[in-house]
Amino acid sequence: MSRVALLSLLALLALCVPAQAHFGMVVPDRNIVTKDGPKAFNLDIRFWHPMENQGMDMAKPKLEVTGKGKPEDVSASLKPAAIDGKQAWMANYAVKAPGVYMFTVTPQPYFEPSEDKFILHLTKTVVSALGGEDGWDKPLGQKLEIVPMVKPFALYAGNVFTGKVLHKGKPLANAEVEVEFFNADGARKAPGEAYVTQVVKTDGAGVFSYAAPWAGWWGFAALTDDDARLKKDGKDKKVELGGVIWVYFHPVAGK
Ligand SMILES: [Cu+2]
Repeated sequence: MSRVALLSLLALLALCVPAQAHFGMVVPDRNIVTKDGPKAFNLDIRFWHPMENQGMDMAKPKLEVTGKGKPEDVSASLKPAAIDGKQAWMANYAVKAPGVYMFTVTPQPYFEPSEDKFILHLTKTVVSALGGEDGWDKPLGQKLEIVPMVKPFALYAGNVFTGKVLHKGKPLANAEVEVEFFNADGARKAPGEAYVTQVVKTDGAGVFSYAAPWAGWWGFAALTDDDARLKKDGKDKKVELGGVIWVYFHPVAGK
């Protein structure tokens, strides 16, 4: 093989393989803050292939938290982190009052050359603090959003997670929802490529369900084509809009 051919082959391999699913990620140290435990925790923020545990560089996103009332912009708390040579982000947050805290990450649009489109994943997670349990079922008003229909901080491994996908506030029927495990230590191996990203679809009311086979953090990414276009080198490009939620499934203790 000529050197030029080899170099172009290597360049091709370096692109994201289209079969890999991209996920916006926001994963806290813990999804429940207790009276006796630490009140501060870290949020791990990435643009990633969670099951394969590798990913893309992420430009600085916007990080907001909604406790009681309006969302508060806490982007100033973002610190850059290098994970596997990729640009990621970390934030520390300390709760001061009981409540349900929803963290949302709004990234800058990411251009994916192998798919010739932008990807924009509006990503969130839910933390229950100091006994606060009200409001986890409220939409935040993201353009594309998964609203939990089960209490998202009280799930065991094996339980079913049910969510409703809202696009501009209306149920999104027949949409694909990609599901991946955050394989942070690489201990889980997919038995085949098809298993890396599982897919469920929403019904006519925008509702989907998924039973997690083992404990840990699982990401659900509802996908649709955005009506907006973004420019790349002067040309209009499509935008894949994702509404992503990260949910923890607790290990089941033996008896
Ligand atoms: Cu990628």
